[in-house]
Amino acid sequence: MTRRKFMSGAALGIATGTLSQVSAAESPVPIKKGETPLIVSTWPFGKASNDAGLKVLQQGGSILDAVEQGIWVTESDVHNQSVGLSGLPNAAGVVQLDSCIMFGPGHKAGSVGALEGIRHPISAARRVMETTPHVMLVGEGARMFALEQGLESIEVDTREKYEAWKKKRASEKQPKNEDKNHDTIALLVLGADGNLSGGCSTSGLSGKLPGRVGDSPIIGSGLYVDNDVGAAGATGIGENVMRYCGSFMVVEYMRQGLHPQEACLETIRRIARKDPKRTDLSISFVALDKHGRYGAASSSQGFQYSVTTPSNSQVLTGPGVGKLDIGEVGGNRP
Ligand code: SD4
Repeated sequence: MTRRKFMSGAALGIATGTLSQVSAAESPVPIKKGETPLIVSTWPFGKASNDAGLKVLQQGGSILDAVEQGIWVTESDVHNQSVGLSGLPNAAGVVQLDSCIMFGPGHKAGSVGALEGIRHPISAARRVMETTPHVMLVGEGARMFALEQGLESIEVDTREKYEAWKKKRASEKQPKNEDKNHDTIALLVLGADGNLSGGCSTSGLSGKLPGRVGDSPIIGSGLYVDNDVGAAGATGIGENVMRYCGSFMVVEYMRQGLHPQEACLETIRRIARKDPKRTDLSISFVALDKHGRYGAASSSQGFQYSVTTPSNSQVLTGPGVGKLDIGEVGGNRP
């Protein structure tokens, strides 16, 4: 085991500091293709990752470097309890991380699931993509691979968070499987050359069963990139995304000509029409297309996402699907 460290959660690394102002929903403004790079990510905390990714591009780095190093910022954020090793542990008190990365040219992908003790799962995913013939590694195999690759390993002391979770769970009349504390970074980059890349990283649902893997590392669910069309990423309850290949669906709607925002909305509507939970899905998508148009949508109101170009970095609010018109599904056979 190389470069092992024992650190408390508080000693993990960079804090991202105060988030920027949150602006109300605005009509997304398209940029001209190839004019400037564009970075879109989930949640207000994505802004710090976007800014770091943009810096990488401005210093001559590739769109893959921008994805990887942008996501490093959120993975290292000690205040973030849903991404990286500061994330909340599973039902056995262990933090298990999921991550994936895609590179548009060549339609390349790499992914890791249920990875323990590795500081930057996004880097492990990138190494899987770039140095193996495989797409996905999980569990101990993924961990051994990451260590062999020289990625930094950290043992996290989760006792405090685990005890707090157990206490909370014990106090609940009906234990919930779906804790609210779960956010993921999905970060999408359109390079000035028109190529696309994206990444996704999460510690998943807190209190999840050991070995549970969510949508985030699943290509087509938590992330999808098609260099001819666009890219999409997801956040929310993975089980409600991965049963529908959510990010793939968003990209396919964009292929049919929908604006990224409408593609995100239509995906959620389509899932909600079929799913017994209807709009009570707790899922959100971000998307951008090859032309520099972008957008987001959520099953509920108030989903915030971050959008960054060289001239502006801001937090926007995507629309919620609102009340679903079930009539849209059609009628019943008489
Ligand atoms: C998961 N989709 O593991 C992730 C968690 C998440 O907002 O995105 N929460 O299900």
